Amino acid sequence: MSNRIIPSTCWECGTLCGALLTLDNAGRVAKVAPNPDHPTSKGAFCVKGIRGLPEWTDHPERLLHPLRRVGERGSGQWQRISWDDALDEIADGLAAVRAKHGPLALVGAVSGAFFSRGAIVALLLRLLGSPNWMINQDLCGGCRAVSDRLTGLNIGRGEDIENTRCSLLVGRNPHAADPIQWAALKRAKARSARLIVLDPYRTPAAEMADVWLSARPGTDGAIGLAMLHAMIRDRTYDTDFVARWCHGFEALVARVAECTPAWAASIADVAAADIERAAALYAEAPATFVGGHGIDAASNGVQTFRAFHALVAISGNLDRPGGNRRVKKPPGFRTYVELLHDKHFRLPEATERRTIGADRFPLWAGPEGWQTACHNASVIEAMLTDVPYPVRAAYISGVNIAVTYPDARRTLAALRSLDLLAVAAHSMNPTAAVADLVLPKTTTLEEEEVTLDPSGPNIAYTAAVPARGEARSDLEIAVGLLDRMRARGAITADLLPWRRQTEFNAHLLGNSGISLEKLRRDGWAQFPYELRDFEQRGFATPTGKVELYAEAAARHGLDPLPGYVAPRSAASDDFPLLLQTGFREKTYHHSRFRDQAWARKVSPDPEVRIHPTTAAAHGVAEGDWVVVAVRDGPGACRLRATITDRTQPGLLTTGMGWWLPEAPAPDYAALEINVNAALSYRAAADAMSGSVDIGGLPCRLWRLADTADA
Ligand SMILES: Nc1nc2c(c(=O)[nH]1)N[C@H]1C(S)=C(S)[C@@H](COP(=O)(O)OP(=O)(O)OC[C@H]3O[C@@H](n4cnc5c(=O)[nH]c(N)nc54)[C@H](O)[C@@H]3O)O[C@H]1N2
Ligand SMILES: Nc1nc2c(c(=O)[nH]1)N[C@H]1C(S)=C(S)[C@@H](COP(=O)(O)OP(=O)(O)OC[C@H]3O[C@@H](n4cnc5c(=O)[nH]c(N)nc54)[C@H](O)[C@@H]3O)O[C@H]1N2
Ligand code: SF4
Ligand SMILES: [Mo]
Repeated sequence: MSNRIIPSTCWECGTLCGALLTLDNAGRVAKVAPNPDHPTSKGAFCVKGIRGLPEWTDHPERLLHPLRRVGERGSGQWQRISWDDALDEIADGLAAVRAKHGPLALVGAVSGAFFSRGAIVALLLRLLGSPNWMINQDLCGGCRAVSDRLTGLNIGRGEDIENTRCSLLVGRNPHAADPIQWAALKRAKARSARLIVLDPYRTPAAEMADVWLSARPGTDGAIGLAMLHAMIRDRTYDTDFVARWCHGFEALVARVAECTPAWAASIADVAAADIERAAALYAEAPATFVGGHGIDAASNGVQTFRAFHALVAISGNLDRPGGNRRVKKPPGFRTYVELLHDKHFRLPEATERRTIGADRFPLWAGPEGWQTACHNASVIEAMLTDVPYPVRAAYISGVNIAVTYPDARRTLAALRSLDLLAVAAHSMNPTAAVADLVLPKTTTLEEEEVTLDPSGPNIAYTAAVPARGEARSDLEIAVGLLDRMRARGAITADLLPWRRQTEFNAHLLGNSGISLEKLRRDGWAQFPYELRDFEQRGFATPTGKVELYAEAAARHGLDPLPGYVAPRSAASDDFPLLLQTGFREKTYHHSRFRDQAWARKVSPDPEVRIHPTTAAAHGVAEGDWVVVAVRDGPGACRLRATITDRTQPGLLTTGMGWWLPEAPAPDYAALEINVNAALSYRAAADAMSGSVDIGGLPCRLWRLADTADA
């Protein structure tokens, strides 16, 4: 019998590339390859999908059975147990905490509602009576999401690079992060479309840009406001769109009156003429704004995004070919975020208002928040201090928060303090290592998923092969827990109507007219859509217009207009350098794949990129191990120097997600070479998204060999 090839979508990251899976006779995935016929990815793909995902699935160290801790927490002593025993023990633990401290003492953690597991974990917690679920979006795309919702744009992804005359990339490095976008930008460049790049680092995109602005980190908001100023001054904005669809234009005009390119140039340390040129190029519509993580996850991130979102609006580039397309979906289809806001699946509002962090960040946490999640940093504090109330049990799935949240030591201390910690994972990692029970999770090759691809417009489908060992999906785990909690009289509401993934997927597909059979056959489903659908429906804001002046922000006493918020901290004599974290590498996805030989061969060490003048001033040579400490940070981190003039003098650029599966448990070196060991999660936060800075951090550096003198 010959191998069989089936169409699927790589689900390993949010790019959602069309894939072809080759199945061997045993039904295992023998090969993952790009699908050149896929309508949105057109054959774009990356090594994480080709090698990372199948090797992860078939890894010899893959967790295949539930484990119970037998020694001290973190001692690395485990005993294999049955699923029934594991779920019974977790249910006992959750019920005991619930009885003693109330349902709000239970939390879930997951990456966010981009995968079905996000929605499932949120609903599981709601079922137990708790609105508390953690998502890592305050560290990821949270600032843009809050700005997008406040402004009412609903542009998510959907940059129409294929049809644009000008792309404006701000804090985005698609060369490493997104092969579909990178291929589209190269095609656009080949047909002479313009490219503007705002990035302190000379990325491959910066190298092909018409205008590259290498600004001081964290000052992009000033440049965005200056571009607004220039367009208003030159009357190059779309007067019709503004008159018909924008709320608060006059207030915006007043706000940016003083925000001249010269003003921004002095703040951002770039040439005013380059800002003028960027504004003029962007004004040659259609133009598309591509915002990235480099300006998100920052204590001024929402205000930075609001400046660029206002630019998209007043230039009329919303939902026009070559501009920024609003998220499209087929009528009747349900997205995960809609599910979270669906009144059938909600807790009483009074309970949701008690979501941890909803008092401080109402636009982020709780019922008004984007994903109704809680504020992570506040949850970690609640675990350690019982403020605002005790949090004593956690169910964590598909996130490695001991590595990926700032202040790894504190996160670990908080997890260790719990009465019950259950972690679902594919392989042992620093988060699972301190759990009481570890559950083997399916990988994305083993989960049949259906989702709206916001950059599509497309319904993406991921095919599944049978799970290895006893691995289960989040829905299966949730159903098992739910049954047991119900038997213990420990549930608040029956919010999870599905027992199987096919039922859940059928719910998402709703009456969209797109069938699971069609998706299984083709691997995707495109659907017809109209641009400018707002002409019928208006915008989802209090005024029904694009809110340049955001009424919801005003209601909470927050700045209703886009405005400049300076970076929280500047370099000083003690901490003379700035640290940028999270620079993406093609080999790794955050903390994933450190257990794969090919990836470690390509990227063996946690790199820190240092400008030659900075390296010379610190006596650092290529390949030296160095130590980096951040002002007001909880500790230091060891990294390996790469000397390059791609980064700015005085700016250290590093990645994230480092730990070593071969190092001793339970930390696996995550407190030594993981940059989050050096970052604080208790620093000043964005007033709207609760995000703290993971870049632009004042820091100092010394050679590891000189540690004794430092
Ligand atoms: N290979 C790989 N791909 C990934 C991921 C991965 O881990 N590995 N992760 C995925 C995820 S979850 C995300 S969120 C995305 C993130 O991917 P992107 O959105 O591209 O974001 P980053 O790679 O964090 O940073 C992009 C650029 O921002 C720049 N930058 C840093 N600080 C500033 C600043 O203050 N201003 C400006 N203008 N630029 C700044 C950096 O120099 C960098 O070039 O990537 C996704 N794709
Ligand atoms: N300092 C600093 N911290 C950061 C960032 C930064 O730039 N700097 N970036 C932040 C960002 S943007 C993000 S998104 C978070 C990421 O944070 P995490 O989501 O915690 O990171 P991952 O390592 O991607 O996922 C952790 C585990 O979840 C499972 N998993 C999650 N998603 C998938 C999936 O799609 N497929 C498979 N097979 N397994 C999965 C795997 O078991 C993996 O080991 O980190 C954030 N933390
Ligand atoms: S970029 Fe790579 S990991 Fe992400 S979906 Fe595409 S192939 Fe998969
Ligand atoms: Mo992310």
